Amino acid sequence: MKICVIGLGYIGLPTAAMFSSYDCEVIGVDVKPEVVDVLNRGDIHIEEPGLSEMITAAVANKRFKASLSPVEADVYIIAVPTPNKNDSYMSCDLTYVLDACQSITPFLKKGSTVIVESTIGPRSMDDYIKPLFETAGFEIGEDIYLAHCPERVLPGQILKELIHNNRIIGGITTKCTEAAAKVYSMFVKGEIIKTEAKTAEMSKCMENTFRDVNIALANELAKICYKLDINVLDVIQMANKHPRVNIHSPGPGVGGHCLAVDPYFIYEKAPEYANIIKMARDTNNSMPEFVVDVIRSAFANMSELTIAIFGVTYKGDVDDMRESPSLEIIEKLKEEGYRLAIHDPHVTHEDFVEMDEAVLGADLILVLTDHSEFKSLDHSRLASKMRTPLLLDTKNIVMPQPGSRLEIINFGNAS
Ligand code: SAJ
Repeated sequence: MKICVIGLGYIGLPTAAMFSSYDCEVIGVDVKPEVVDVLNRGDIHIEEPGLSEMITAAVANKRFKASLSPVEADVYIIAVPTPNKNDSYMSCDLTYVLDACQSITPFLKKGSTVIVESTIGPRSMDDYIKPLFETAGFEIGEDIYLAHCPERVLPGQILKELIHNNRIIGGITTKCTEAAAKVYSMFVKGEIIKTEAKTAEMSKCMENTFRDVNIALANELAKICYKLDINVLDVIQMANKHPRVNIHSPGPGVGGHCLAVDPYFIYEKAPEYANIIKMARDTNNSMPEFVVDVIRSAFANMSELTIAIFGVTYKGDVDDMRESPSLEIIEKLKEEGYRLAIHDPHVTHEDFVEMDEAVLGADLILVLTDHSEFKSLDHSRLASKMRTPLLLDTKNIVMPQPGSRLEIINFGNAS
């Protein structure tokens, strides 16, 4: 089977690699020439466990090739970004998806299958994507098969989850659903759930919204407990001993290109009903300010403060900084006039420094990301380099080390 994957980012590239390893001939398309060059050399431009080896092998055995433009294929998979628009609803910007659809229309033939994996707002397939192909002269379900099969994989575990997660297949017609299901049945070991496009769209958006709302509840609780001088982490641990309670983890905010983006896709379609969804977004968006408040009150008597930022990516053990709350916290701390030294072992950036340089003379280590490296720090060594040996752990991953001078505070004991 010949497969053309449009968009070689965090989802498109692992998907392309997976199909290559199942003996398909895969052409990956990306608009960035530098990405195409790196991939055709057998290297990768993103961090994801196991992916580099797969691409190296696929390029070597000629199962994968990257290109700047689409080619004729049996199946097209669209995995391009769907950002928020800059409007008052932060609605779903389909520009890249529609451009990708347009770019493949000259290559479509009778029996081609087109699958949109990008997360899109409910009814996008029916209202925008299906009409685009109809206008180009195709009868959907007869000439070509069109389906929305949302990706649901967790960065850091993508290759495992691609195989083992259940997969929702939402076709425009039953024949479309069947055609798309056949494509994924090649490697998916989870259940293949067949439905219509609009149900698939809403399910995907709601999965991420569910998580966002639950995290917002944990973040709200963290603020309330901070005000009342109650240890929120103890409260969560205790409440979660109830068999039907699972309070999520509070943190510096919700980042990434999924949870911080997709809930708005539901909100824009029915703002008069989506109250909890919007409030959850607002609560999670307020966490960077809360982190700065905690620092302000911890150092109320000190004006000249040097802070070592540990972690800029939106979550641990990835190199992705999209929508990361760390970026907003850094901006706010700069506005406060604090001196910052930024360290992230997963990101190469001209303004970032190594760990030892970051902590030299610092008054605070601010942990914003749950990278593995931060779970096994040498506290005594860090403390010996700092002016004030204090660490604020917003992810609750740093355990105190007996005998070390480094004092650890977190959302549980900061007030
Ligand atoms: N976070 C918290 N507290 C928690 C859990 C997470 O603050 O208890 C934060 C993280 O630090 C991060 C953000 O939430 O900033 C999102 O991280 P995540 O690990 O929850 O999710 P993503 O964005 O990496 O991946 C999500 C997944 N969706 C769900 O778990 C419902 C994944 O399965 C989706 O495929 C992905 O979104 C996507 O692409 O839509």
